[in-house]
Amino acid sequence: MQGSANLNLMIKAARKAGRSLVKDFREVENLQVSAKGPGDFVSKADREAERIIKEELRGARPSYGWLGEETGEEAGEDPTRRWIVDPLDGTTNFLHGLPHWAVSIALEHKGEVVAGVIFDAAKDELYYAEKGLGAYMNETRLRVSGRRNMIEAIFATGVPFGGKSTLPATLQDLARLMPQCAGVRRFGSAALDLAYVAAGRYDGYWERGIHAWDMAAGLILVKEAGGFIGPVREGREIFETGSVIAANAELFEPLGKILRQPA
Ligand code: LIP
Repeated sequence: MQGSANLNLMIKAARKAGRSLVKDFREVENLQVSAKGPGDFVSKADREAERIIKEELRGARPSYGWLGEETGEEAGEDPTRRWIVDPLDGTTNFLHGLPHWAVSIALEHKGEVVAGVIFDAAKDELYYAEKGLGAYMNETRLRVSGRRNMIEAIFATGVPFGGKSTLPATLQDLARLMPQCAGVRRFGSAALDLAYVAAGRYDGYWERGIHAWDMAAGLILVKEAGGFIGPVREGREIFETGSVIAANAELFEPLGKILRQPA
């Protein structure tokens, strides 16, 4: 795909941050056995990845705004455009030496995500999409799955940890959905969950209580791969509620119906 200059810039930044994280990940694997553990080291790796991305993106487009997991929000001279960045999505996996984490970079224009890049550096899988141009993984065009029956479908979600208020609702979702489908996976990276829906590996995904930077790039990947996205609570904005449902066209409604049943 012949992407825009902005998309190429995002890919360059994601690859550069990914290289830095891969180096740090090797060290994290060694630190698992140390008494102190890799906690501080991982925080530093995360911040360094955001620094690299910010330097690339803001250096090239100084007028764009910024929303990053590590450094928060910064307004730009151009109020219509902002980068939405999670330098390391799947931090808990990274911390435990599990090779399932990614760099996630999105570009928003007038409130709509118009380009997204997710780089799974440990597996060398680069996902990218741009409005109207389709979604890709490395050189391969992505399409959502064609499954139509809930009972054959595999869904992904994130189960909140550390006493988050969305835990009871998520457990209820699981109790309702699991008897009606072929399985639910919880791999620990919202960005990759969405990329996997775009790639047809999962038939759908939902999660409650996540942030714009966890999902922004993944949302355009799913849309450009022919999937549907929406909030768990109808009539609200995805970013505003921090809840999202993504699935192929056939399973989007049935999945939403199950998740939206009153308590
Ligand atoms: C994490 C997600 C994970 C989700 C967590 C968290 P982080 O992002 O991707 O799937 O369940 O709530 O938001 O903190 O690793 O960037």
